[in-house]
Amino acid sequence: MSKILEISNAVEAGKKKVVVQLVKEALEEGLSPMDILNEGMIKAMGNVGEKFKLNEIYVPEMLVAARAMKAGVEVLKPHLGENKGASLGKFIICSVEGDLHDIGKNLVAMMVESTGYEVLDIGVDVSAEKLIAAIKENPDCNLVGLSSLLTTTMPAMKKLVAAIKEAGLDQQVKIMVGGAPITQEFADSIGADAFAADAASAAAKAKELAAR
Ligand code: B12
Repeated sequence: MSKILEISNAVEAGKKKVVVQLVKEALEEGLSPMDILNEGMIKAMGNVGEKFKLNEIYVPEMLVAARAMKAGVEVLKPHLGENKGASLGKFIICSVEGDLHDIGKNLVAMMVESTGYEVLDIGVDVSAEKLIAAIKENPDCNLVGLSSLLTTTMPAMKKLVAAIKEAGLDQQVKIMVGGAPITQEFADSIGADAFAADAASAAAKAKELAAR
């Protein structure tokens, strides 16, 4: 079995210690960190989601898989792109109100940081009040990232974008949105400045937005 497949199976099975060990071995063997992430771990979480949908597994299994992936990402982190020192600005990122999923958000934070943004992660289940306060407290913030993994929290994303505009803070920040159910069309419909489907494209978009 290939190392990547072993990693994927271990993430799916929620075997945290095994994942950590396998990721270390894969890096030592010279496998690409992006391949380990995309083909080993993110794909595994997709499989976990499919099994959940089919009632083959339940929330606790999803949770242990998520923990295993997080542990693996920690090992990968130093290899996922060098931090070029904050110069592009400050990026505030969160998962929207009602949404507790944070793996994708954390990956986006990590990749955007590696392009040269300072990152302020204000967590999950973030209300409009909390987000607006964070932007106001950080006048050097020029980019906001909103993550939503549930179709039921997409309206909360719309609410956060509207709140930023109502507060006049769209003069200060650009807004980038993402998450499994989010599309370019949805991003356009709620007035976001950018959408990205994955962490690598989010980093590229963030760089592009800083140059605008
Ligand atoms: C792990 C997981 C959980 C874990 C989360 C743990 C954690 N700390 O994050 C737990 C067990 C807590 C959980 C709970 C629930 N979950 Co869940 N979960 C998942 C699962 C299996 C994986 C998500 C994941 O981490 N993927 C890996 C990451 C890397 O991918 P990603 O999040 O999509 O992020 C990438 C992109 O989307 C993008 N991106 C993400 N955010 C952002 C932000 C910006 C700014 C940008 C530019 C890009 C971007 O870049 C990321 C990196 O490439 C998904 C299945 C799936 N296919 O997504 C279901 C899934 C999202 N969950 C689902 C459901 C239903 C739930 C629950 C309601 C279950 C329940 N009955 O309680 C709860 C809701 C809790 C809540 N209020 O949020 C459904 C959602 C269905 C829907 N259409 O809305 C899914 C799709 C499973 C399914 N197939 O049914 N879940």
